[in-house]
Amino acid sequence: MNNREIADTFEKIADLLEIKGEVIYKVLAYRRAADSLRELVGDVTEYQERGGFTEIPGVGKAIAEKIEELLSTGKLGFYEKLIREVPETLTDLLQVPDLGPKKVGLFWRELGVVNLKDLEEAAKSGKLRTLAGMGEKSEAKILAGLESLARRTERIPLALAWPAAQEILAKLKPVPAVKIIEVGGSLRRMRATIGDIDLLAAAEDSKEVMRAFVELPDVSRVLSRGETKSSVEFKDGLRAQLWVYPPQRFGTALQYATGSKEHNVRLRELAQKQGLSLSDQAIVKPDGSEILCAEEREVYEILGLPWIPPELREDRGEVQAARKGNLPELLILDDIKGDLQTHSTWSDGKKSILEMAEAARDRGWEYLAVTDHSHSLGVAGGLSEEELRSQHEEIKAVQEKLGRSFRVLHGVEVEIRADGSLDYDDEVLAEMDLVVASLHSGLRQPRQRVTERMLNAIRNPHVDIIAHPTGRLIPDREGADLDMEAIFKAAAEHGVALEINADPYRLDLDDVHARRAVELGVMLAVNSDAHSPEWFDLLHFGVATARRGWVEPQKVINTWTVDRLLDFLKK
Ligand code: DGT
Ligand code: CA
Ligand code: ZN
Repeated sequence: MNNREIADTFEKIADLLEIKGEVIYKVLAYRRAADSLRELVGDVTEYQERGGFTEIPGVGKAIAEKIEELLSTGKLGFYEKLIREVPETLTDLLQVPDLGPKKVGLFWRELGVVNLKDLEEAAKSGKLRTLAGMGEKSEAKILAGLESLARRTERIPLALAWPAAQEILAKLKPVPAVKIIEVGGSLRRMRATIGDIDLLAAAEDSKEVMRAFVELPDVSRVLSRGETKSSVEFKDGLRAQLWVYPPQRFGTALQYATGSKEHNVRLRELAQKQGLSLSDQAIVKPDGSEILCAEEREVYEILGLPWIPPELREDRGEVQAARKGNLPELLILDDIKGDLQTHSTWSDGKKSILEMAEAARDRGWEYLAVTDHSHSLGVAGGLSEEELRSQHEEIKAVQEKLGRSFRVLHGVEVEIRADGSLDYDDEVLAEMDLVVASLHSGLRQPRQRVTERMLNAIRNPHVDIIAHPTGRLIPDREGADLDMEAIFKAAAEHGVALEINADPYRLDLDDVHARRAVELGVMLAVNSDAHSPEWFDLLHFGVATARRGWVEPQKVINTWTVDRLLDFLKK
């Protein structure tokens, strides 16, 4: 068992105890231990040699014994006894938005609800509303929550779909008959989650391509197989379909299959106004003759439009903007001049400051901000004020080593505490080149409270960037219930940039928020949150999210030169 698995067991115990109605301090003890283990630097077994598990923050004698038992037997007697008393499936109910352990416990005791299906039945038959503290409204809310949960679990994070598609492309590109192969659908539009992977190939003869596709490794089922379209399911449940078109029709086909449906509807309307009909095969003139488009650009051209980047194709005004010649000049990866949220071995990063800075420089960047965690994230190796000061010495040394052409900024990712205060005194923050503030706990606080907390951080004169503002994790954790309008207004007013965190499990701000933020005058930063240099490679996911939000490079502070950036940070 590794850190994560032990942490998950303790988290589950905490949930079950809370559902059971156990005293809160016991519940919290398990939660604390779980958090601690999850963020632990190094393997839990290392503590066995060094002074024992009670050295781990938040782990007392009783929990230390349970870690011992889990490591030596892979099982835990206490847990097995608990799940004979409180059905394990009850924790699934906690996934339903706005449903907490107290209510879950109530439904279980009063109605015998033990799983999601029971819950749905109870809600649909109007039984929930009869319970103490429940009503029609709260019952409807649970039904809505169940629907949103179902929607969420069906879709696959971009984080998994994107590399899977790259692998498929790499296998199919060498097939001799394949002239071109590209992804289409929501993946080409770089949505945060993907229903299925759509692939488009240009080939004179489709047979060989289709064979290679259905025989891809890890295909568990062939869902359909045809001359122009086949579809498969992989062992992990991911589905992909491949369309094959003759090269001279590839442009219309790619355009059609990229979608979105809504964008395509707009385009077809536009075509009809010109007496044309648009399909995946061709553009057909009133006399029935076909115009073939080998390239996608031609489809837009014939309709009198500039080519529209796939990330914009959501029918959010892009066709109208294209007609008026008002499409945004979207951010590209090459615009980025440095990363403003990164971690080193000083907290929970995997590489030294020097290694991180050299890797950043080798990518052609001009600067890098080192922003390790602050001390209340003790579990992620957060720094004390003294440690922060000694880190400054190391930054200076690294700067000297690298010379003047690359700049290492001394930043910090400071925790916004549950009461809205920050983890360091203002004097300490004032000494930093860059202050990134973020929430890691208390995300489920009520709207007003969590919003006030965030506003407090934004109003602090030393805070420069709010990292991963909502705290969402794709696909399982919804972000905090923040009043985003209020946050955007405050960020604009106080000159605080909001982050688009490029980690594909975060993508936070999302596209819609990013667009609204810029509309309200907020500056953005697209950061990787790298804990090692390979994470810099994730930056393109953040750039894609910005593009989906219509973001232009001048709105992103880490496209600026170091002088302009420092100027912004000073204010
Ligand atoms: P997904 O897979 O749920 O993340 O979303 P998409 O956008 O990839 O949609 P999907 O896989 O159902 O279909 C792929 C593309 O095919 C879609 O983006 C546009 C096109 N398409 C599918 N059905 C229709 C349709 O009924 N009308 C039009 N115009 N296009 C369609
Ligand atoms: Ca799709
Ligand atoms: Zn971290």
